[in-house]
Amino acid sequence: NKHLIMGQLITRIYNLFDSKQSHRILMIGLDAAGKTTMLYKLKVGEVVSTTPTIGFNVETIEYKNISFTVWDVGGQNKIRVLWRHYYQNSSAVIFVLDSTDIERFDEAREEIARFSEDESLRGAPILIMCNKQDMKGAATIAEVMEKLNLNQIRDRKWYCQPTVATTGAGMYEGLEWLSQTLK
Ligand code: G3D
Ligand code: MG
Repeated sequence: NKHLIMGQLITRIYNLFDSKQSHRILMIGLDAAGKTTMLYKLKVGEVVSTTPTIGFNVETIEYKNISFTVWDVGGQNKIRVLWRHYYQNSSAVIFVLDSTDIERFDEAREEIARFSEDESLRGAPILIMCNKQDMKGAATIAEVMEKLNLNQIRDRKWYCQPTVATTGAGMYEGLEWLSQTLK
């Protein structure tokens, strides 16, 4: 049964992370990429949604020693300075990509580059979830790697994982890579 399988998946994901260490994991991506859907798949505690005064929505879940902090990036230049408050001390970045939204791959690439330049995320590994792989027209991993210039990333570890957030497919494998990389 699907719920049982999902429950086991969630437990396995959290067990991947060494319980002695705490991790703040940043999950970002353009709007509609599938971040909130993924967050709900990871839900064990409450998903807490807050809107800072200037107006962008931040979702977080905390479970045991791990927290996931999620928001939409792209567009709205004036609030970028506020993002920093949320991403300081993050151990890793999960970038969720809508693999069918090829028109915005350039924007996604620019966002990854911008986060990579930030001092406070120096060396933080990036897991790219190439989401919506169930949809017709989804770019393959090879196409994403090429269009997002991922081979240019040399100052940190990165990994591309095909996913379907609505079923959770691929999420475990991606997070397994991340936990191994953080060890
Ligand atoms: P966001 O939080 O990154 O903005 P959401 O994105 O998680 O809100 O997802 C945006 C829409 O894409 C949602 O549809 C969601 O169900 C859908 N979606 C997310 N991941 C996948 C996927 O892997 N495959 C498919 N087919 N759809 C996905 P709605 O209709 O609710 O807006
Ligand atoms: Mg969302």
